[in-house]
Amino acid sequence: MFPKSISRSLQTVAALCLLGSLGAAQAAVVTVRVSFTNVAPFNGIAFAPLHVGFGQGLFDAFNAGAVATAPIVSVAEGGSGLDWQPAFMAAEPNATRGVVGAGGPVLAGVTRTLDLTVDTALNRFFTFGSMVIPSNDHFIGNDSPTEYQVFDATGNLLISQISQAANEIWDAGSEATDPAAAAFVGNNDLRTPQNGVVSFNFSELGANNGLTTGAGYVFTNNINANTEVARIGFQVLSNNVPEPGSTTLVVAALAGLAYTRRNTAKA
Ligand SMILES: [Ca+2]
Ligand SMILES: [Ca+2]
Repeated sequence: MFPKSISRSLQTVAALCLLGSLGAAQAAVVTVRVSFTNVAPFNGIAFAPLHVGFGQGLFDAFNAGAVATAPIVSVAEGGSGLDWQPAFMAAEPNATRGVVGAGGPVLAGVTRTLDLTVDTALNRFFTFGSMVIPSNDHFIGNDSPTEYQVFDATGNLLISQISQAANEIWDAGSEATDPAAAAFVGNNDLRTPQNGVVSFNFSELGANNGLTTGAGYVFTNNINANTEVARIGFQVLSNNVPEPGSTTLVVAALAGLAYTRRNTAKA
């Protein structure tokens, strides 16, 4: 039998091992920096602030080939996302949501960031939406809410970047193309219904060529199907889950303490 003091130390080690394994199974809360970069050619398209959320993959904002509903229309027409955010909250009350670049258009060459705290045991999937401007109702966003699993259950990053090309730009099908009514170059009050469905479309953006944007530059839609237009990046700033390595170190230190006590007891 071990002397009482050593036995107590071993019990402590065992308890800490148990705590360590329990910690790994518990919620992994991560602070993640979401970045949004407009990589489109200069004097071309810009983006409205990016609406984002980490959830369980239950909030499906739109479906290709179907009529756009209010949540995605609020992103695609005017970019406010005023219906998108509450719809996400209603579908997933425990999701983490936010807006990257709130306050103004994200012009070519500009990066905006937002730091979010995400429980990755619960919310591993990323959903986003942003209006492409100038346009009437064009946007970028993910059709499937489970398309981007950014984290595993212990907070490891599975995707560090989402890239969007011009041929991934959607037309919401809700507002007819008319430069006179397009956001960023025209008057929103003049918009007319399209009565269409959500479909890929970037070529219609060329209808705005030669018009002066709200940012003061003359718009040129100099993109082709494969032109990369946006990047969404993920960087983990902190992860509260104990690393297996650090648990091992604590156990080793306590085992060392037990060894020292044993030898002290012998002396
Ligand atoms: Ca969908
Ligand atoms: Ca349209």
